[in-house]
Amino acid sequence: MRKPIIAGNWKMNKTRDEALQFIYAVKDHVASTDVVESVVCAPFPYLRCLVKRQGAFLRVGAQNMHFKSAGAYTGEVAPEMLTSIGVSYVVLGHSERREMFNETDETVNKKVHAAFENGLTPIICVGESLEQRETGATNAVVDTQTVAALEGLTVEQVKRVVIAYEPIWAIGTGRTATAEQANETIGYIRSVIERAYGREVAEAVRIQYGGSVNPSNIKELMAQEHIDGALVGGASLDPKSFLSLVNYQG
Ligand code: G2H
Repeated sequence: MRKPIIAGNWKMNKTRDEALQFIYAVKDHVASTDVVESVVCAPFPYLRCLVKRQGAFLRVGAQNMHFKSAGAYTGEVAPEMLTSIGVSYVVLGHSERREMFNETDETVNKKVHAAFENGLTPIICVGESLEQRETGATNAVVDTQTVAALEGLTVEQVKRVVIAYEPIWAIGTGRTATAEQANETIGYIRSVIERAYGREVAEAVRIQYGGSVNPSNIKELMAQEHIDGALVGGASLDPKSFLSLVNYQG
């Protein structure tokens, strides 16, 4: 049985006061980690203040990091810096970073390795553009991105990755992939993992759906065979909405 994982991705939103209001509103109302893993991925300046107040069940993630431990990389944040302040997860390869900040399959793979070396759980984003979906390239795109991201990991590490399937055309557009479309592509990603690492590993890997997830569609998405969680942008910003997402099981 794969434990569901629901993660909010604030992207570049909220003031410090808003971040504090959020954490005080949600910290004691998050479902137990016995039933779901709940994560909030926030901008770097707020990570420590969120970790300090994360409560029993909520955990904190970053939205990116560098793959190197230290050095002359002005403006970058090292994996060790994240673990040293109690961060547990890191989103890697989000399409916004691939599109706007030169993130590549190669740097994503280096960051996945660095995450494991530092005790962070990577949430690896993959997904196709609208043009790629319309030309029938979806499976080929997620296949390439998934294989590249996992390259060189041990089997035990592969079992612990979280993959987020985020079709780019459904991100922040209000245009969600149907639950069936999401399940189909996520099932395909699972088959890619099975091809490379075998069935037991493929059955262990958690794969989230991301792209305009909200409190009204979470249940239908989570009812699908292959969907093990959600990576949620816009609808994770409001405390009430976040709580209804992480507590979707009622
Ligand atoms: C997809 C998602 C969060 P939203 O990027 O990663 O954002 O839920 O706003 O579409």
